[in-house]
Amino acid sequence: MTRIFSGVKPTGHLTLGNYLGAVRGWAEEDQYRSDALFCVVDLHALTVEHDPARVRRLSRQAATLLLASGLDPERCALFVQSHVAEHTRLSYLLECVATDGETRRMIQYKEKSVRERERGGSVRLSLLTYPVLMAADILAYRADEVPVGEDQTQHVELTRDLAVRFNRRYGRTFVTPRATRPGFGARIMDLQDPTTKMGKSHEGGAGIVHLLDEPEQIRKKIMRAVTDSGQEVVYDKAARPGVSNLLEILAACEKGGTGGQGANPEQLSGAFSTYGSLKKATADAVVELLRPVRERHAELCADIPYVDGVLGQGAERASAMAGPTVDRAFEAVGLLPAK
Ligand code: AQP
Repeated sequence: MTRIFSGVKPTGHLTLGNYLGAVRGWAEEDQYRSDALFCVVDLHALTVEHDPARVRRLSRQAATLLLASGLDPERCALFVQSHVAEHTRLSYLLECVATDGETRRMIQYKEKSVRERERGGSVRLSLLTYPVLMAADILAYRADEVPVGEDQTQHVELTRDLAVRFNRRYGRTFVTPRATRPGFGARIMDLQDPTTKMGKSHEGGAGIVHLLDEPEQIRKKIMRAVTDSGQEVVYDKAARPGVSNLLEILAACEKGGTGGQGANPEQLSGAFSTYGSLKKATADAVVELLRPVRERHAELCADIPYVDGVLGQGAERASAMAGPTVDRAFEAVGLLPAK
């Protein structure tokens, strides 16, 4: 059976981008067709300036939102990265296989290190090594597929390179995984600046739809989205990024999951004669898409022991799955097994 691994980072409140690009596909498809593991990758949140109490709060919130989005603990393992020691154990071995040039080339590293310096901070070494920890997250489970949004494709490519190199040097230990992406919604853009990704850690907020936004907030953000100077509703990402982003969001909402049969953004563009009507239809679609998630989240918040129990069981399952592979990797590189 195909094995799938993916995760979310508790660096902010989950966004519509996270949902359409990744989480929805995990809940509606991936957990039904595979042996699936989903993780709140909290260690990745420590790679930039952070507030410890906030990371803890956001970690539980992310796990609760994943359950509210439809992840079923009977079908998949849901856990927190720092609860499973195999991730950091393997990460060090992979650091001994990766080169600093490889991680310096990562686009997220380049973008985030610039952001950290602009804020007057220094760049943490973990920001540079974070893609190697992500490779360990995936390789420890011998995952075949990694369903992610477009921004993570480069990291999965690095993971593949490290798996191939490790196997060649030390003997076959890891599966070479591949990234999978949704048809639409793999890169949702900020509503106020449609040339940048809708990112959960970006400041401001007017261009970001959060999963827990109230319907009125969602409508306001979408109705105020920056559009382009033309009048016609056309799908052209380069020339009309604002309108194209709205069409992409609407198409992703109507698609009914990654394998659904809804209209594509280009086809949808023909149905609208004004930007206003497109914005209204998009706002309605997003409000309806997120309504059940918000409602289920509120119910789960009343039962935090249940959420923590799911995470505890998920970590036990994950650890049992990763342990033998990580032990094999330790032995393969020449470390003396502990008795
Ligand atoms: N805007 C987006 N459109 C589509 N997919 C997206 N993803 C993130 N942003 C978008 C996908 O969501 C999954 C979880 O993301 P993550 O928690 O690993 O964080 P990230 O990829 O670094 O992006 P964020 O949410 O914007 O966080 P920050 O601001 O901290 O960098 C991934 O599969 C991701 O591709």
